[in-house]
Amino acid sequence: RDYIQSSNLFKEFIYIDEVDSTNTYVKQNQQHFKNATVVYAERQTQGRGRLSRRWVDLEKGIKMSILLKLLLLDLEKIIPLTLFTGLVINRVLRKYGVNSFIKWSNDIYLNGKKICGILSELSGEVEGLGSIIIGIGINVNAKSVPEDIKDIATTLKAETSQDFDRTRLIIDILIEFERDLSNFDKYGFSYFRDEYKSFCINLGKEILINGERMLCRDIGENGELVCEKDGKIIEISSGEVTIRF
Ligand code: BT5
Repeated sequence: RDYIQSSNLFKEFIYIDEVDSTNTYVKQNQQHFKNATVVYAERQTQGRGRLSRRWVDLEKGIKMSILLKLLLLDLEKIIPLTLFTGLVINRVLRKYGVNSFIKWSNDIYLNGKKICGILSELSGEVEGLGSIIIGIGINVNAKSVPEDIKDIATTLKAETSQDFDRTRLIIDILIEFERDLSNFDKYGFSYFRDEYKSFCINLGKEILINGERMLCRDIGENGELVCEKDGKIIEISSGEVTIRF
């Protein structure tokens, strides 16, 4: 409550015990919500990843969505904004002493497994009247993950043997997000590019993109992945691909 009072951006915080998906909920009800409303759910029954993939619901985690009505942002910034959000979460986790990394474009990894995913969605047709919904899922205090994702996913608790204060974690993420949003708005992703690159685990590594093996060379000015294949440089913007190591 103190935080909400002190924030100039995040003034509305909605807590729901159980919902299908916080992103879907925000999308369906956004006309009633102010800019920068945060919706948090203790449980999601239909948590979504990108491309209709499923986001497995873990107990004692963070599942929330931030609604940004496009007062400051234009539509082209949605991809860089998602990268910015991942960077902010990685920054906060590192402040807590967690040795996390970013997997392009917007996954957070710890000890080689995913602990956080972000799903940004555009809503509204007309440029300038739309909104961006940034959905954040973080595996926090569950002791373990279900069998079907245990090779690729983990939780903060499983990796560090510590319990994290989820309220504190959310607040720290929102503070950090708010603090740098104006820089993001003024300068775009390039302002954060060096920090992003220093924690990005893809650089210098080979990846498969749509079945093609490529070498990740760089992160571009707008957050695109710059790859090399047969001496040719290929730029990939995040919406379009699925990466497999
Ligand atoms: C994401 O998609 O990583 C975006 C996840 C966003 C979840 C949040 S929770 C709040 C908000 N409301 C929603 O409904 N969604 C957002 P993607 O990059 O497509 O990754 C999905 C893949 O991650 C799945 O196919 C699994 O392989 C893996 N996965 C599923 N659940 C996971 C979990 N809890 N932890 C780690 N990996 C998981």
